[in-house]
Amino acid sequence: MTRVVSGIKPSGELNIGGYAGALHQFVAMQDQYECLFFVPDLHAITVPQDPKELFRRSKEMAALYIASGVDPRKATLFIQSHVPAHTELGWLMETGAYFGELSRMTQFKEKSDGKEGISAALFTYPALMSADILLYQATHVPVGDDQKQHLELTRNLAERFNKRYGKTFTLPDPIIQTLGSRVMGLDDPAKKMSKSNPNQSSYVLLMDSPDEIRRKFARAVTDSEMRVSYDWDNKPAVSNLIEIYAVFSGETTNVIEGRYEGRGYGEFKKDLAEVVIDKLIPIQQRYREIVDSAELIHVLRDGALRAADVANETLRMAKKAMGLFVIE
Ligand code: AQP
Repeated sequence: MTRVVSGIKPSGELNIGGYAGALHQFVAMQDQYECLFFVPDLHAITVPQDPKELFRRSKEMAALYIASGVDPRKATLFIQSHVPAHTELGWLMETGAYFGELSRMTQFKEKSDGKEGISAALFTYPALMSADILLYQATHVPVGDDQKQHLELTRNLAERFNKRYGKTFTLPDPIIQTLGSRVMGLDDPAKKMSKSNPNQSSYVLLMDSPDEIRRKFARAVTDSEMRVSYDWDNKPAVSNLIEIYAVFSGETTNVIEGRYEGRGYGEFKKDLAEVVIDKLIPIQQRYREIVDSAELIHVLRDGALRAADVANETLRMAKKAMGLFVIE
């Protein structure tokens, strides 16, 4: 059996990078595998969050999952903090994680670089992430480029735990997708499109209006040539746009290159905006229907109960294996 676990942090508004690298994949995977998708609100608070915003965004992120096609009848959908086993196993996993290996995490280095008041939680975040995965005995985890290192650490922590205390956790394998695994900023193809980037022109949000989407793509950086060709080494900005086009249209990068041969960037960017708008409009409509509905609350309650059933059993096994005083 293939069981998949994944989530997108409610640390900002969802953009097309998170859609391409995660949400879009969730929808495809729910028909093939047993899936658990969650909103990792506990990960969002590893950096300061405005409480009102966090509350709003967690709910909105869950609504966007559903609006994008995650079907609660096929996949289990829940908010991380609704299943307390995550924090509990997170602590247990921290006890087996070494300071040295956590210090080597690229994401920690990037997110802490030059900052003051870095939380201990930002440092130990990968241990909580390992708990998110191991609690459900996930066999596979879809990972964007930047999460590969964390998944490798999860495997190491699980292996170490199993060796020390007896076989308790399944070691998860990555599902590495090719297209859309690293969508770059529209302003700078050297930087990942990121929710917390203060420059609003660097991303297209799932909830942006058609005019905003047209404006942002029109402004997206390209290069001094006029050739629409897919070549990451020499033409990263254009390749990034081609890849977005491919994810949103379902076409291959070859087909797209062929269509725009000799036609220049202006037309390509205009069409790209329309392809993205066509995909996002129905998502936005469905989102508005459910974001404040009782249906959403019902789905999340039910999802948390279903997830907790599996999670609590694993947690109990882990505690017992470690010699904690578990009363049967
Ligand atoms: N630009 C991206 N391209 C492809 N995949 C992406 N993902 C995020 N951005 C891109 C993938 O989405 C999943 C969930 O990511 P996350 O939001 O939990 O964490 P993140 O990668 O840290 O996202 P951001 O946007 O950069 O958020 P902040 O700025 O708050 O840290 C992951 O699988 C990720 O790869």
